Amino acid sequence: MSRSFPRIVFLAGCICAPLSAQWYVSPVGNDSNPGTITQPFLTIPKAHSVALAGDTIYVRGGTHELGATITLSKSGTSAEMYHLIAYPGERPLLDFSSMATSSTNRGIRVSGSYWRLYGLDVQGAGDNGMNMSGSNNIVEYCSFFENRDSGVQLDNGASSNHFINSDSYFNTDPLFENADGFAPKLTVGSGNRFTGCRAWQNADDGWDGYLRGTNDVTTTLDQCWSFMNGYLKDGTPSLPNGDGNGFKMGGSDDKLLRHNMVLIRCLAFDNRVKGFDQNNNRGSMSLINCTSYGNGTNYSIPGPIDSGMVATLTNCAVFGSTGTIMDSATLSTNSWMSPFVVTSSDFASFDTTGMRGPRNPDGSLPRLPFMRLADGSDLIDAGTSVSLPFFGTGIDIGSFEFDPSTFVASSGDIPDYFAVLQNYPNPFNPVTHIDYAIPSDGIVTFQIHDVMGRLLLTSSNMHEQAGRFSLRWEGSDTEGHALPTGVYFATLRFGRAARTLKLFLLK
Ligand SMILES: [Ca+2]
Ligand SMILES: [Ca+2]
Ligand SMILES: [Ca+2]
Ligand SMILES: [Ca+2]
Repeated sequence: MSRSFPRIVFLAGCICAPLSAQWYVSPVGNDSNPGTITQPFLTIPKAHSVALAGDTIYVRGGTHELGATITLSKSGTSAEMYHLIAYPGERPLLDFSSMATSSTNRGIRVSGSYWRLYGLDVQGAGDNGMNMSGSNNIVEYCSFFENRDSGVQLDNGASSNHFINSDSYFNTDPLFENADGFAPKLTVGSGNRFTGCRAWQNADDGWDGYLRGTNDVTTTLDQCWSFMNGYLKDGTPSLPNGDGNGFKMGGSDDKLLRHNMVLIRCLAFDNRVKGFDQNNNRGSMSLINCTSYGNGTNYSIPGPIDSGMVATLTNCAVFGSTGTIMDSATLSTNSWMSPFVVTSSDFASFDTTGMRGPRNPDGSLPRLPFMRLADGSDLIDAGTSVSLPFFGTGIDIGSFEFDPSTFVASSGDIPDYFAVLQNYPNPFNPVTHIDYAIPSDGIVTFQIHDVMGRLLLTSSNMHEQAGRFSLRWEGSDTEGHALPTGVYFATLRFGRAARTLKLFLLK
């Protein structure tokens, strides 16, 4: 059952945001058109030439045959971003396959800042599918595949960009030595983040943080999956040149540069060479609740790192050999440490089916049993407290928190307690989902408060029968007004029980 919360239209007195324009681009458009929905442009560069900060460029579905780089050079502001997004319900393909293979033949070049891209597929560029040198851009629910260098590369000072729920796969340069999935490398700036992204079957690495020309930058990955890198689309190894690592955390020509890496709830599996790879990075590496399985080497963090830097592994899991971790690393409650005993029965499934499959309609990762903990594992609730949500009495070890209500439901029973799961996606914009379960028939209420404790939305009482439910919140208050970026608290009540979640709306 699904419920929508409420987008009550407020009929009078609406003070609207400053006017911003919408432009439309269609494979059957024409650049001499005015760019309206009925008379769209043909090309994104034409729309870019007329758009002002705050405007939205809608890209219609279908295949856009493109022979030249699309450059997004304008810059918006945090309050007025440029939006380049798929028309709702459609999925445009930007097909650069007719480009020659050349280092200047990028697909999309984002040299501007404060762009938000959503829902685009980028295929076949003669070099990177996307090359980003700007800052404060958001790329969400996009995919980059079969490009002839890294699917996504960030360099030339690119900083504070956020990639959300995006995929990069089957990227292959002719010599198999450079094409990574996501490459915040070389001259990249600091503060770039990846959330809910996947990289698979790239000729070189899934993620690559190798530096040349910059030093001491920080990159953060949360809930990212990297798998089968070092193999081509047809499954053959990218030999002899492909490196085949899942998360290459750094490295440099002189082996002296620092790429500070924060990896949270990341999963590496079936990469040909290494799952988590220091690669002579001299910076700090913080791995929290990561899982590694089936890689040539699961963890390769042999040291050294610079004095003052730290290598930290907390609540990480492995099935199989751990690999090599430097003696001076700070280790806390990882699965290979006493008193844990890891066997195949600690995991619900080793079946990777679906891991590269479709995402949920909102772009979030599919929920699959692979490498989730099995009921009864000694890794459940056994982790060291970190600032992450958990179920049960404590955080678990590994990338996926054991979710008793899913377990109960999947075994066909009605849950015997009131369970509320963390919303997904989170951060979100503007729609998020909260799954919950109630053990008996009764009334459920739902409220949203802001960080000041102000009540922004309260649902009408929902009378439900025992079972599992999913509610959808569209980031608006009781009057239907869209809320701004910020932290919100969602409270669900059932009888005398209440559960509160922290939600992050990021626009
Ligand atoms: Ca390489
Ligand atoms: Ca690489
Ligand atoms: Ca065990
Ligand atoms: Ca737990």
